[in-house]
Amino acid sequence: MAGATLTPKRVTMADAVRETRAGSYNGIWSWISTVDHKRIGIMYGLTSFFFFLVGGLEALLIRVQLARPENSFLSPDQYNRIFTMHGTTMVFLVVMPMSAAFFNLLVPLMIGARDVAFPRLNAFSFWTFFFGGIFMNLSFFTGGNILHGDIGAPDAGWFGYAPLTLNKFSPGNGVNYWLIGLQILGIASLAGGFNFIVTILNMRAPGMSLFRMPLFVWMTLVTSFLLIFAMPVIAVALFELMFDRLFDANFFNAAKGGTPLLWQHMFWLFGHPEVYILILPAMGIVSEVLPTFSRKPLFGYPFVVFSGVAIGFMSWGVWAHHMYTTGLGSVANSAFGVSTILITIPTGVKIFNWMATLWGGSISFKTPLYFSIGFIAMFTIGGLTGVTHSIVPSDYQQQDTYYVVAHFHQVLFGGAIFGLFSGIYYWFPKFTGRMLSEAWGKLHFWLMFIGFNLTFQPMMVLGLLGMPRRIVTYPDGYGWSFWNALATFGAFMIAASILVFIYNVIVSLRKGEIAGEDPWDARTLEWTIPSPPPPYNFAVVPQVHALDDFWHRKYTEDAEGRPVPIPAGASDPVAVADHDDGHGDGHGIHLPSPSYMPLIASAGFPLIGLGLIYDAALVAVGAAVLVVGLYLWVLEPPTEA
Ligand code: HEM
Ligand SMILES: [Cu+2]
Repeated sequence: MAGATLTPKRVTMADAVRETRAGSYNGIWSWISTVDHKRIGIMYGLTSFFFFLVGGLEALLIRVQLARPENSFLSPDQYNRIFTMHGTTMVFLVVMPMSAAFFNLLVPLMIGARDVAFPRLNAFSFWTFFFGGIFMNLSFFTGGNILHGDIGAPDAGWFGYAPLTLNKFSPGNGVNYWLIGLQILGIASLAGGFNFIVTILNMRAPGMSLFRMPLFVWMTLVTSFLLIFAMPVIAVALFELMFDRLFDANFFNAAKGGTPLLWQHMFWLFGHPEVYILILPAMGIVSEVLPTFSRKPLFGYPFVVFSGVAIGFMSWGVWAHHMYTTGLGSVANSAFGVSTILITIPTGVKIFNWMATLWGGSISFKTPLYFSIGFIAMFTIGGLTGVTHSIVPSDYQQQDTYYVVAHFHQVLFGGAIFGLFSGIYYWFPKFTGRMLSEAWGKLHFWLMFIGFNLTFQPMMVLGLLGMPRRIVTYPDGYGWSFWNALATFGAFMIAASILVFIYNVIVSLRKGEIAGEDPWDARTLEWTIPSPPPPYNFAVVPQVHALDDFWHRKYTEDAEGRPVPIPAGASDPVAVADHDDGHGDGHGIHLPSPSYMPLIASAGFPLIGLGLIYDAALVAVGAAVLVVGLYLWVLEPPTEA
């Protein structure tokens, strides 16, 4: 080879497509056209983390404004737009898609499948979410010169109560971007929900009956059912609001016979199941992490499963607890008070079963466990303050105060975000092949845990001292200044913890300890395959004989129930030989082919959205892009011949 010059080969589009189809190309095109659940999971994770940074920045702007009385860092108009986008972003562009990241990364591996049931639909749901998030944030740039602080984002709060959202009170296009953006995101969630229901019910490995499924898979199933029933409710309400704003209808215009309260009923009929869509995935993660780091099976597995299912059903009967002060009357209020208190029972069952799992276990204090214990502690406080809300007379005092703001951050941040971080630290090794640093991980945890409590516990006090939410500033002398300053200090501590996390990820990706297949000595199937997993996941389809099948192939129990290792080779192999379809692509396994059609089809939605706001012709263009994308998708062969 002497004299040969190693000029890099120029990669043409054709090369990229060919190599992508062969599954060997790692460039940008292979990510854009991927239908691999693992890659889609990573893209959901990265995009939602980006929006977490955006939502976090918005939170810091809010906290700077409220750091001291009579502040004018933000104008009232800017403030309304920023808290609206903060809430909307954190709920729809962070917690929901970050949960979808875990669904995508884990469910096929945990049930012993090679991918989800509909890989291209999976890519479609990701790109629709992606375009929905971009579309929503585009609104920031439509309010004039953003460098002068003119922002056009929606300003009616994350639950967009009518008549505030009608043109009369919210002129401009901010609310139009909000309602159309939510519609687009709703389509992404629906596509994902159906995909995971079919995957979980139809693609489990031989022997994996429903009650041998990992808890996380159960919580994914319940969440997916909640998604396919809840998203249509908000979709109808958003259509009604769209008709009121764009076509002069009067669904919510009381002056013309409309019913403003109808919006609240529809929003919360969606909204309360929505909060369980936000928390159940994190509950599933915690139910996987605790057994691994206490080396004990999850205590009361069937009860944890059924309590999740019960929560799924009961979440539909409590929505009006958000509306006690709208004049529904004492009978209705009491009924919703009782139905709300009842939900604490299945939630309590979970918390006690998590504690019982830790009890008497041989605990290894690793970062995933820290975040799971943080979850349990903070979520419990959130749950208990929820009980105080369910009691009608006390809610009359608390409604629309900072006590409510503290409550939902306790459950959404203290619960969902802490749970999601526990999952990131637990499964990062599986999908990168590297361990995250424990030292930086624990520093992240303590900074976030202390910062979190310094931010939101003062808000509990502020609420009981009567500070209303959604006020841009407040006078001195009300006893609110110290607590607000403390809360702002806490918020910056949270921000510092996120910087520590980002540093940990960057360093560990490059120099982290090599993970190997099963770094935590865990219990479920994803730990039986290499880290990161190969495109086809399992060389041979696993045969499952029990719950925590992998654990029982590694350990038996002594008389005291302590795990005793089974000598290597003494237990049946995890998998049975799969048939080889002789496709000669090195592993002889059918894999769905990459495709650009899901992306093209979903790109039609933002175009339709812009058309609805600016020019009907663009609606036609968007519809054409959508239909062409769907048509070519249907004509595409599912797997390459
Ligand atoms: C990073 C730390 C965070 C801080 C410092 C923070 C701070 C705040 C504050 C001060 C408000 C009240 C604004 C007002 O009523 O005037 C607020 C509202 C809100 N936050 Fe956060 N937040 C944070 C993270 C989160 C997370 C992780 C979530 C959800 C997962 C979230 C969801 C919400 C929602 C839904 C609202 C209501 C917005 C509205 O009234 O329309 N926040 N946040
Ligand atoms: Cu609720």
